[in-house]
Amino acid sequence: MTTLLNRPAPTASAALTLRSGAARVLFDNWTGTSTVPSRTLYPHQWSWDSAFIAIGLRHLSVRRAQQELESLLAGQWTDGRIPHIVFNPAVPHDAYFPSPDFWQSSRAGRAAGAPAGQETSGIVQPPVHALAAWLVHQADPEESRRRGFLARVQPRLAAWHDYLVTRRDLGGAGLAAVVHPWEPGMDNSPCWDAALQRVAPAPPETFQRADLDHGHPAERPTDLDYGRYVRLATDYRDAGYDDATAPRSFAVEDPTFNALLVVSELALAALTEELGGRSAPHTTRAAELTHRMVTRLWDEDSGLFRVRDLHDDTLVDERSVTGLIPLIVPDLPDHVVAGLRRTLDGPHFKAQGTRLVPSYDLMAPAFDPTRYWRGPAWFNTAWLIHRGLRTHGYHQDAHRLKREYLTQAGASGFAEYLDPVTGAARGASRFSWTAALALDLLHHAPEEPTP
Ligand code: 9WN
Repeated sequence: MTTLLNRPAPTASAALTLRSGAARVLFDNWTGTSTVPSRTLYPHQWSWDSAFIAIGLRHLSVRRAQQELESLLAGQWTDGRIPHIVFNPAVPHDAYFPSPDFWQSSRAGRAAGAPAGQETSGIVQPPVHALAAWLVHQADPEESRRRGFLARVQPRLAAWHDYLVTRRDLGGAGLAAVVHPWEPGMDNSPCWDAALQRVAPAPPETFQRADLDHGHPAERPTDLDYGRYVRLATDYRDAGYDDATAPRSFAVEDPTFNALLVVSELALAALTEELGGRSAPHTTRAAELTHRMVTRLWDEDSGLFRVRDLHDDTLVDERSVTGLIPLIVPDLPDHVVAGLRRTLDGPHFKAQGTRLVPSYDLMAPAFDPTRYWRGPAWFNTAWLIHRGLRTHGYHQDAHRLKREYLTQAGASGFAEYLDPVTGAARGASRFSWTAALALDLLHHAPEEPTP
């Protein structure tokens, strides 16, 4: 009998079908300069989506993967931030909310260094970009050198990380903080509920959601959540996106965001060295960030990392996949690695009894298998945990998760996310990062070294 514990490896022909299906999704979602996450729900370029997409695209076309990252970096602000959306001017404003006329980046963000000729959002997303750039380079180092890829992206990636560790160190303890629930990429996670209680929602008549034209209301954040997202973004915009003076009604340190910064610092070290530069500042920073993450966010009793709410400087009492993904950080203390592995298989996430890894605690009252980041299993988080398992030598667990990923990606039509209990596809279908990371897993040699 096939159980989740023991999925067979895809046969060669199944792997081929999966590969061509995934490639088709990426070709169809390509706009000419970048890839949309979904043709229906997300018709612009998103920041961490593009990083994941480039990681998969490198197996189809290294040049296209480079272009994916470089088109995103073209929207970078001079203060170093990489905006979470780079808008496509050809797409009508009502296709996605909040649209460029809400963010007003070229006007409201001028002092913070927003580009003049390109509309973007003003918030950020997790820093997966240096990792993606390094993996794209490794896919074909000769082509990368010939085109001067690393030399062009290195200063931009360094400025991005500098922005995060300076202007975004809102807690003053050396970790990067996020100022909007869209920034950690897990929009309506219960981890933000308590902090959001303090935010007065924008009145519903002041904005018009576009996501419900394509997504089912039971699978999307509520109107009340949206009102709060709009309020936070409006206040940030009205402060000129200035991190020093903007109101801090929402400011938290997120484990996944900081873990990705560590891994990307290590990738930046590797790519800087490849260019003949000094890697030491980046490896030192990665070590410091790792130490601070463990000191400030690790919770030994529950065996996972927690979000720190900077409002009252306390750890948020919720278990979320954001607390497991730091397994990708290479130099964690042994007891942390062992704790994370136990928690993955324990009753709160049951990695071996559910589809992929649920985004939120199966045992908590707020668990909802259908609603966005309040329970459903996402493919990018599974890919990150797979990488973490490999990083720490748990190859069998990594293999199992990889097979589960490939099975579910194909069966769901490359869904955005899944009900972790039934495996039913949820959200958009033909979702770009689901396809891209499937391509990556299909190509992985298990022993491939991690940066
Ligand atoms: C807001 C694009 C993005 C992902 C996020 C996911 C969702 C946007 C939304 O879609 O967020 O940025 O409209 O809900 O939560 O992780 O990057 O795929």
